[in-house]
Amino acid sequence: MTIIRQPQSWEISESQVTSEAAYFNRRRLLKTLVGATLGASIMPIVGCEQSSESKKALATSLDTASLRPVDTNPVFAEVNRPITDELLAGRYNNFYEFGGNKSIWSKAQNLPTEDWKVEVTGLVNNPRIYDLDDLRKKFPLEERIYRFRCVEAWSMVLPWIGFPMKLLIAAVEPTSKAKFVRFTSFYDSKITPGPGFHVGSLPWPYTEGLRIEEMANELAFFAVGIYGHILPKQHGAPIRAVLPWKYGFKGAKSIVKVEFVATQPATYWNTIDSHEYGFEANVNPNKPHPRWSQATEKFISKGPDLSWEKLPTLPYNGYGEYVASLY
Ligand SMILES: Nc1nc2c(c(=O)[nH]1)N[C@H]1C(S)=C(S)[C@@H](COP(=O)(O)O)O[C@H]1N2
Ligand SMILES: [Mo]
Repeated sequence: MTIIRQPQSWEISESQVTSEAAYFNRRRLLKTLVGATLGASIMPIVGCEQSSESKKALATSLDTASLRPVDTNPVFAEVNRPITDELLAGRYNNFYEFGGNKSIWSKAQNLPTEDWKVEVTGLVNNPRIYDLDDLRKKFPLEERIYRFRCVEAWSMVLPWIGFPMKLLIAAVEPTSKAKFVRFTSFYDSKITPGPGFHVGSLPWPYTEGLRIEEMANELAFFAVGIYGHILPKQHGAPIRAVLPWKYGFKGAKSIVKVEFVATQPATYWNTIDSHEYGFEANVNPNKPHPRWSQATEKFISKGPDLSWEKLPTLPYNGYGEYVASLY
């Protein structure tokens, strides 16, 4: 049985949608209008009262093995906002490989993470292939509480566990020709159905990239955990990028390849729409997205229901002291 609910105030309606998927939605809407009725009334419903079954499944998906004891880096031990409720962060995600709405947490459980390998290759002296054990044991893990700002103007505060990207740079030694890095996410069309529209024409696999100087910055982080335990699949298990001064889409999930290259790599959202999603993508309240302001954000922190608080967005998401000199 399908229950069509009235959208709550915290649900973004089609008319005010500030979604990375709006590109698709516009076209989907056009198609739908031709075919008649669907459209505006069918929106992803997230945060509605979950059935107890679904609550249980969500809790199970987040109940991954512990990564404790890991020390919190005292420099990144807090921000002046509360940490987002774990059950909210774990059911409000962007992971287009598994769907074009925020409720992909259950579909993402299909991600096969057991025999994961990350190939580190390209313009480096020591190319390496890391397995899961390497990722969790070779590098010293630490916890960092970071602000997280999606280009769609919602935000969270998340307690990541992982290691700074500069440690990987030191391990593989990029050559002087390496000017950029490209991250490639897991993709297998049999497992990752995509958002259900335009799938064939989308630039899979999801890729992202940075300048080497950005990757070497103190803030740039590989997360292998969150909330004290191994990264749940919906957050991009087993390893994803976290770049707190940039919009969330820069943080590629479920990375299988890290490649050092000479020229700026093509990236997923930039390929889809370069006007809306730049390569640099630093959080900037003074530079509106072509379709919405970036001056404020919807800060999502407390459960059990998904509600938010409107807060000002800070330049570089509050991390200017670390990164402003790069630009
Ligand atoms: N592979 C992959 N990585 C991705 C995405 C994606 O769709 N696929 N979405 C990005 C976007 S737009 C955001 S906001 C964050 C969301 O991370 P979270 O769901 O863990 O909060 O992941 C980023 N990384
Ligand atoms: Mo995002």
